[in-house]
Amino acid sequence: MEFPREYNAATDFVDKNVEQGRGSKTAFIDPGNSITYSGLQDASCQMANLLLRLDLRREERAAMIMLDTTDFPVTFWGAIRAGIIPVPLNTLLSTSQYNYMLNDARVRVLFVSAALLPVVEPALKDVPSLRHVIVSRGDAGDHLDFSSELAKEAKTFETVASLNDEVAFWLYSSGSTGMPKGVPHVQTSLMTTAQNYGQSTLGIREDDVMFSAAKLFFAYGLGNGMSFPMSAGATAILFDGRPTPDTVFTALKEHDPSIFFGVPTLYAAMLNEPDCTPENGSSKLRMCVSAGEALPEDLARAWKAKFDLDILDGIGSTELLHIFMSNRPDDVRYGTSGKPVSGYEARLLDDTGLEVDDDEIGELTVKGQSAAIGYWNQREKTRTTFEGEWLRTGDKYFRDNDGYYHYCGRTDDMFKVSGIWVSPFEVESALVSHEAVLEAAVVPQEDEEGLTKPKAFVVLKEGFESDSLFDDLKNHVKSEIGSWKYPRWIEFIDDLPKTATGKIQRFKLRD
Ligand code: 3UK
Repeated sequence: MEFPREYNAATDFVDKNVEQGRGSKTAFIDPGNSITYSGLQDASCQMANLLLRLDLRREERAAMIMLDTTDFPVTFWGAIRAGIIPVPLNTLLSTSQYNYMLNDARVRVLFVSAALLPVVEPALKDVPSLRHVIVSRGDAGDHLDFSSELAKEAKTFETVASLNDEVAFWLYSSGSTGMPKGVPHVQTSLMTTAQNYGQSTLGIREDDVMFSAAKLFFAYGLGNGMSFPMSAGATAILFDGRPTPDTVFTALKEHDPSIFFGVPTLYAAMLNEPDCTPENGSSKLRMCVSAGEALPEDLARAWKAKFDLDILDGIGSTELLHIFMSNRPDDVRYGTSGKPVSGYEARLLDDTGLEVDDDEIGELTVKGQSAAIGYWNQREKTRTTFEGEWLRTGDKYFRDNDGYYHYCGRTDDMFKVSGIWVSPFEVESALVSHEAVLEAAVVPQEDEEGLTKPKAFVVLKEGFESDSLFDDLKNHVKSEIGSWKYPRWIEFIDDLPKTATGKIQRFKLRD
């Protein structure tokens, strides 16, 4: 994909829609508001003017701890228009994590949803770089109020002539261990992912209405719920609450989206609802997408049986911004991550850096134009992850003879039993395919002889008792995937520990 040297993403995503005659079309709908493409153009210009009035300079960082409402795209595009770097942060974190990230990014202005102030306010104490706090949707207290500040500004702005390789925005990688890392992305990354995946793989159209249960602060949600719909002049549904089966079914019924984006845990929880019927969903749904974690084959089949729709599983990362390997509408292989998305190349490497053969497990490395420039102020991690044009994902995969990629787990979650690699994911999938199991996590544990064996943590579906299930589940795993892989211990628990983006934190379950 070619981009002119001078390129500002706000021109390409916002202004182009107005230019092409979609000014009066609704771009975003949230539970209390909606905004057209013209409205977004005006408001993002007002935001750019506001940032300059607050004395922000080019390349300074504006953090966003914002729920999914129309204020999010207004802030994000307004900042980019002005050459200021928006840094969306996960809205589910703790005071100390916010304090860490605000300092790490040396944030100058913070946009925060009023509902999040109780957690965020105490994080603002020791942030020497911070000058202004702007509160969206609610009582601003001693801070500035989002809409009244915006209303003071003019609706025209001369968009900054940024360069195509210039940093446009950052994300923070959730990282299942350690503190989150800043991931700076350049101006062209958003359009690159929108074309590679949104248009070429999914075939998003102007008449689509898209709803992402994954929030905008997460790279997955940022694409699904903002840049992809905008790249096609479509409409996105935003929801500022918690995505439970209940709230998601309500949104599906109310807005009739044509494309739905979720994560495996949510699909599982939705299927487990008695009210999970096509009548309670969207009448226009034509496509469902899953990412964030591997989608168990059984879950995809159960969904297909109920809704007569495939769930397209694809793997993406914060570092590559969005999905780089995926199933396609006309080419679905359940239980796999599909094949590389157009615009990306994939290699599976052994420990010495050589490519492995088909059916052998290696670490997935990926090459593509949407890669971030590295990690902010983390040189060592940058050098071991971003290897020239190739990016190490930290994921283990094998490719079958037909070219489909099968997920086997994170590099550091894999372990050996009797000298043979066991993928925790494979054992978990086998467990989940049992009728009583809602979710499962598998970790290595040493037995009395000091040998490593799988241990499982299992969350049961409602109405099932753990009493007689141990033998049943053991035998089920043995018959599904091989006799040495069955869990020697099973602990039944109510919930699995997860990151705010829904990934199982297996390290917390290890001894
Ligand atoms: C794991 C998957 C198996 C994998 C993301 C879509 O998840 C996203 O980004 P993160 O930086 O995490 C990246 C890691 O998550 N993963 C994601 N999807 C899958 N594993 N099958 C999948 N389908 O370990 C990967 O390295 O939080 C997902 C779009 C954008 C994203 N940033």
